[in-house]
Amino acid sequence: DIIEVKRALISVSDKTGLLELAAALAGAGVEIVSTGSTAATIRDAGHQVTDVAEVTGFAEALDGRVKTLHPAVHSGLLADLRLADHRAQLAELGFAPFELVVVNLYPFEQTVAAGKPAADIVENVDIGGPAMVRATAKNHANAAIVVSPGRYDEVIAAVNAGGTTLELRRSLATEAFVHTAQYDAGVANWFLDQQDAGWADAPAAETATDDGAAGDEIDSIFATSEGYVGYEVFGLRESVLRYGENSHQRAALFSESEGVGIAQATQLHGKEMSYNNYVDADAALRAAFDHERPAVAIIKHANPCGVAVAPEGAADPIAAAHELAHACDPVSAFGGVIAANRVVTEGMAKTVSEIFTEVVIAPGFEPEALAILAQKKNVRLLVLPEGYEQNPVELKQVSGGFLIQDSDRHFAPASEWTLAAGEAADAETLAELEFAWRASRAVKSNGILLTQGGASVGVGMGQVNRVDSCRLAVSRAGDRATGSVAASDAFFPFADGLQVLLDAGVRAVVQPGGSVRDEEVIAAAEAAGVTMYFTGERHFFH
Ligand code: 93A
Repeated sequence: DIIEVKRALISVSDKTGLLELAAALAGAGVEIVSTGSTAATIRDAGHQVTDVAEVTGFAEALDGRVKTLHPAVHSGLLADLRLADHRAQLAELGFAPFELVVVNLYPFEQTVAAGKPAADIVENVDIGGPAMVRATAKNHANAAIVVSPGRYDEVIAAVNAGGTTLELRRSLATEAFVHTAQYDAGVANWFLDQQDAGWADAPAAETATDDGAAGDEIDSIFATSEGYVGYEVFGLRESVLRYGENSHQRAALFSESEGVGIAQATQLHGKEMSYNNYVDADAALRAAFDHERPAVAIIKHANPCGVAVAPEGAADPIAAAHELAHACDPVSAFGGVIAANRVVTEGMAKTVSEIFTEVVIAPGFEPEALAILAQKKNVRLLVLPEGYEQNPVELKQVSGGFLIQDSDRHFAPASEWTLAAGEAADAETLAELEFAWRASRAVKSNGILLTQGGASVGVGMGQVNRVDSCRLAVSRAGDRATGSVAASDAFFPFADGLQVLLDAGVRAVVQPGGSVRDEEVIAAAEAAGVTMYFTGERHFFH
């Protein structure tokens, strides 16, 4: 499974560590093939390098838009040398394989953040780079793909030790696919923003249409207040938002003068808060403040893609909580809204600044943290008012009226739970179950949450049956499902959902209990030798 590196393809926009890498590869007798400015940088440092144009027989064309998009390159990346037929075809075509590919992409996000014109931004959509990254990642049986300078040392060590292992190539390929997914999500988000703004930053109010669906009262509010901030109605202060959930919906925020929530938060930096930003930031706050320990919640579309508390004794607790929350689902966390229940430290700011994030809201920011995050043009930074508190009641509109209920602010502590199956949990497991139970409240019903070490590892949210939520949580958790604990926001109506969790290796479960088929559910847990507690309370959240 070791692949010796004889020929490497290097094409990087970020030249960090490039010369050390080139020197090491040259020293190990590896032939380096490279593109324009990457080749020039390597050559200037005195190393041998083959221009990619020499390999393809074509000069870079169309202002560099076509550099590596050529069969001579892609056959060398994609040939599966385990197959005699691929080896024969490659030889017939006169192409040679690459065993190592080092690529990082055009700086799309940075170009957006720098406020460059749209044409520059579009030019920075990398096409050839992701094609090479994905090709090599697909062909990880034969070649190693490196997308971050942080992995250079490891790769150099492998080259010097005789070649890359399958384990290393798999890990690099995984990182590569996450990287291209995040890159494309960034591109998609920018296009969506342009689409929303009518491709010319047109104010939404001008494009809003009155389809007659809005009631007279709302019409009159918008008629009198459009463009105003601070309009008073029913004793509430209103500010008009650019648009609602979608760009054709008008929207406003009403804030209570005595309120201590998201509506009163102070924005320190970034673009104007949108309707969806408010909704997600409020969900993130609710999730983060459900925990007493330092905690971070990352929200997308009102659901958590990560919730974590700081491990005991962490040097920088809130930064540690953020890293754990992010690790739950790094792909989904892209473009997310982050809430912390403690002041954001420099350490947390450093990691957050590497991830495209819409909003960060917290009780405060250390000055160093603010300095780091404020370099990102688009991230909205908000400080909570003193004494932040969730509303005591919740309103929901229904046709012809509205519903009102107490906010769900009660959590049965573990001391009030009943042991339904298996052996009583030890203190550590019980603490983990308590965390899972609290964290599960932030998950839209049917909600299933798997946690390990005070961090969510798999979230199954918003499904219309509990089995699918279980499947989703388990598939998101992957290997981390084994040995995790599970919380279910409501009882298991049948044993089938629980069985999905048990089959995945969950070691303990907490759920409300109270199903007419509890006996069946308990029997499944007993058969698997898994501890299960009933809380006697449920946490539906819609
Ligand atoms: O313009 S591209 O989309 N077309 C290509 O064929 C291509 N090949 C490599 N972008 C392409 N690249 C990118 O160029 C790489 O992803 C890398 O970011 C950059 C390196 O170019 P240079 O070595 O000229 O700086």
